[in-house]
Amino acid sequence: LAGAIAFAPVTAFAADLTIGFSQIGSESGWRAAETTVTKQEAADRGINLKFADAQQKQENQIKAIRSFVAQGVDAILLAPVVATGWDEVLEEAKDADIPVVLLDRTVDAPDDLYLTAVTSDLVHEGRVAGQWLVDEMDGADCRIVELQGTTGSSPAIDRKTGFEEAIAGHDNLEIVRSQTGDFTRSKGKVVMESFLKAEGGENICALYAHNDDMAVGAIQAIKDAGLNPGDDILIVAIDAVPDAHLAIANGDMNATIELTPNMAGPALDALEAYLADGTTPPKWIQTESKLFTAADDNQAIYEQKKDLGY
Ligand code: GYE
Repeated sequence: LAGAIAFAPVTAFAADLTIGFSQIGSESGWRAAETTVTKQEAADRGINLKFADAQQKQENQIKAIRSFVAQGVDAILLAPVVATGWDEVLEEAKDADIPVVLLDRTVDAPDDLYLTAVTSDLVHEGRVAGQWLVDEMDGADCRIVELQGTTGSSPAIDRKTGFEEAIAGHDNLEIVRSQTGDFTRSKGKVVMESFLKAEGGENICALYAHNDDMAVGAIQAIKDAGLNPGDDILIVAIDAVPDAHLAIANGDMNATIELTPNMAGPALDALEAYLADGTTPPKWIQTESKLFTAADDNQAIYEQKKDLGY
């Protein structure tokens, strides 16, 4: 019998796994794609995925994690809406010997409270966005407005840090307004309207949005103000969702940095290995970041991405 157990193939082992997924919500097209891909990756592995949508509220994520612990799931996936306030509930999962893997965002907690974090280098994304604008302006003055992601989330903190690092030392570039649009199209539009009203559209040279959905909302506000997005106001954002490629193809946007929605593939691979034989993954599994501009065939990329669940 022991011999049989020792040679049980991992795929058969995975068929018995039950994993809880505490997802933030569906605030952006990218988030919707991550949910679609995660469900598919679990199904492909024969994993029983218990999905909980928190409507962007941390207390709902904490409740979901407690429920998963009470159910005795084998592991937990967590996309943490904000970076703080997780220590207690992650301790409870640890005490129950339930490994937690973070998806697309990190937490300010001791790293023995989670198995690994599968994320992009969020600071690097901000640097790439800032460097694109430095190169684009080539020394010319540019007054920048910034749409920040969800307040207190690691992408909002890190993408701001990276962008500011890239433009530091270039006195021709200045961020004149910066406010959260909570990663959503609707708030991106409303906050951009307030920027245009406060500054006057003719005094805004560029928009840096922490995700494409806020940029798409802002594009509508810029058009409503009778200005040409991508021309009167340059726009750089992050995610590379289909609608960002479409906007770039149409000349309404200038650049985006790709964030893969498939964090679950590497996460579930690491969990299967850990649960099967204790293989410990690195604390950070980094996903790639690629810059897309008008030089790329954005129409073709849009066609490739549009049916991936965004
Ligand atoms: O950029 C945005 C989503 O956590 C990095 O969350 C992720 C961000 C992503 O709302 O579209």
